[in-house]
Formats: sequence, structure tokens, C-alpha cells
Amino acid sequence: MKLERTLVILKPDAVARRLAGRIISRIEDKGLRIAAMRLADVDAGTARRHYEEHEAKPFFGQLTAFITSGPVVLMAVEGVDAVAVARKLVGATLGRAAEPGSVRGDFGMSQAFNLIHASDSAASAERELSLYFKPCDYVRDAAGAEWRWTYEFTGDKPN
Ligand code: 3AN
Repeated sequence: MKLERTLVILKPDAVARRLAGRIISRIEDKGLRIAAMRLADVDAGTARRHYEEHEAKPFFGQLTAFITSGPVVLMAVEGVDAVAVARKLVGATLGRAAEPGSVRGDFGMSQAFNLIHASDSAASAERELSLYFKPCDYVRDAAGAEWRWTYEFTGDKPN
């Protein structure tokens, strides 16, 4: 059990389809904390760096063209095991195979237009967050107010 921070991106299809509010609500409903958030255009260089592990794949050009095609919502999301929790909320890559109850399972059919990104490991989260956010972008959880009814605290550890 680890307090983690992960990168979530609502992709251009989610913003264009006006689903951003509903998807953000799911993240909040679950009990994850939004520590930083902004609406932005992703430039081509950042897109290539973000998806560098897919550089050799045939869909790399399509992928970077898509993520730069319109505004996205960038979010740093925090919680205990936030990387795994966010991945579960997102669902499987292919929308039409994704589990009902997940964002992709409930809102999408496509493989490429799959609405949302969440980092796939703690190491990816750290790397990806640094592409989009500076340390001063993160807001603090004043007096732990957002956590108080999310976890039981044993000493100062969330459970
Ligand atoms: P996930 O986002 O579920 O972690 P990855 O890491 O396998 O998926 O792929 C990164 C992104 O590349 C996906 N979100 C999707 O938008 C895109 N992608 C994956 N496979 C394909 C494909 N066969 N054709 C087009 N785009 C794809």
C-alpha cells in the first residue's frame, strides 16, 4: 500500500464529446484526489516523448496525431495505489472489449479513440507527470481535509 501520484489525460475525443465532467466525476467519486489539473493542447514534441515506448509501432504516427488534435485535460491524481486504481477505472485499451463500469467500457468502442490515458506503472507516472507538470503546479491537501473520509488513519498512515 503506497500513496502514489499518477498522470491521467482526458484525450481529445473525451473533451470533444463533452464527457470531461462525467469522467472527472468518476475519479472524484472513487476517492482519488486531483492534485493538479489543466486544459491544454499537447505539442508534437511532448506527444512523441510521452509515447516514446510505442515509437516503433505502426500506429505511432496516428497516436501522436490524435493526442495533438485538440485540447486535452491533464490531471495529476493521488491516492493509495493510485496507479493501479486509475488503470482499473480506465479499463482495457479496446473500448468494445473494456469492462462495463470502466470509462472505456461505458463510453467507447474504439481502440485509438479510447478517451483516457492513465500511467501504467509508478515509474511511467513519474516520467509522464514531469512532461506536463512542474512542482509548483501541485496543490496541497490543506490539513488533509480531502483524505479524512477516504481512508482510515492508523497513526499517520492511510488505510
Ligand atoms: P493503454 O492506454 O490502455 O495503456 P497502450 O499503452 O497499449 O494502451 O497503448 C497506448 C495508446 O496507443 C492507447 N491508449 C491507444 O490510444 C493507442 N493504441 C494502442 N493500440 C493501438 C492500435 N492497434 N491502433 C491504434 N492505436 C492504438
